[in-house]
Amino acid sequence: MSRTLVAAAAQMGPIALSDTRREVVARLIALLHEAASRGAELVVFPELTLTTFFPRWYMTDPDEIDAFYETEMPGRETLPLFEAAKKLRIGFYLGYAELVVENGVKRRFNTSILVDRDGEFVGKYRKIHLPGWDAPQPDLKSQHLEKYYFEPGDLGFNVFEAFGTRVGMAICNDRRWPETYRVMALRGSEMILVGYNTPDDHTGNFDFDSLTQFHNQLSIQAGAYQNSNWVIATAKAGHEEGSNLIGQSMIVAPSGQIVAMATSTDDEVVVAKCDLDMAALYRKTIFDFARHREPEHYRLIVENRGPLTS
Ligand code: CDT
Repeated sequence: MSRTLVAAAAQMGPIALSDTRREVVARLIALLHEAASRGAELVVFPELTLTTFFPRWYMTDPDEIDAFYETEMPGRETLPLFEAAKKLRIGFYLGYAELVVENGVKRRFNTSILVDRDGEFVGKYRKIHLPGWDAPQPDLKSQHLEKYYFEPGDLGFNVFEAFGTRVGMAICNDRRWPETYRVMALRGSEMILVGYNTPDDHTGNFDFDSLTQFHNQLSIQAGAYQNSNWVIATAKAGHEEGSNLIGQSMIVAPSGQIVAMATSTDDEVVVAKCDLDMAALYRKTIFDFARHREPEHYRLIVENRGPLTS
């Protein structure tokens, strides 16, 4: 008998700076209900789900900055989401800005958590690949200051037993790096969850803008296929505070095929019934890691950050 999991990508349209947590959580709960009505057991929300994508602005006032972060999860405003999910018996992935105080020092991470269908906390991931800059770039039209607002994640790419499978998490820019998927696949993941905020108007900062959507698909489909994993990838999309965020939330099979994709750049749920046994398909054949990988030739990858020659 095949193992299946009905998974949903719960895409969000734009979140304005003035939107409150309470308003955002109400939208998330509406998406949960829609996903539940379509049979979903697991819902993936975007990166930094609870606020507008604030790393587009340079701020210096600590109080203004802290207001974008969660110091507890669930907190007072997010608790209704946890309660609704438990009632609906839906698990979820939620991205948010995390502020922890350790030895009197504030530490900030771009974080996601995984909660199971009983409302139990399964795992946490802190974004490892932080794009953009650690200081404003006067020459650039658009700022992307994730290196200013977050430190690189310190939890690694773990894989969690949940939902009858092994699940890994990544956040946005991580999806472009083959190492992200490979580490989790080596740990036996069958499904990788990703939330993202990807602007397509960052000329000079990021990408060839007309190819942003192509690169989104390319990265996710390649990661899924080369590691024989399901990937559930969810966008925050649309025109948000002067920035244009792509949508394309998608569910990609281990074959690399897109089995469901959002058609809007607004709040939208896409659902697919995922055959978990499909994750073994290519690992028994073309990507049988134990038989075909030659790690002694890959040392450079972990021993060097950048190219050996310029
Ligand atoms: N959030 C995030 O990681 N976004 C990046 C765009 C970076 S623009 C400098 C992405 O890789 O989609």
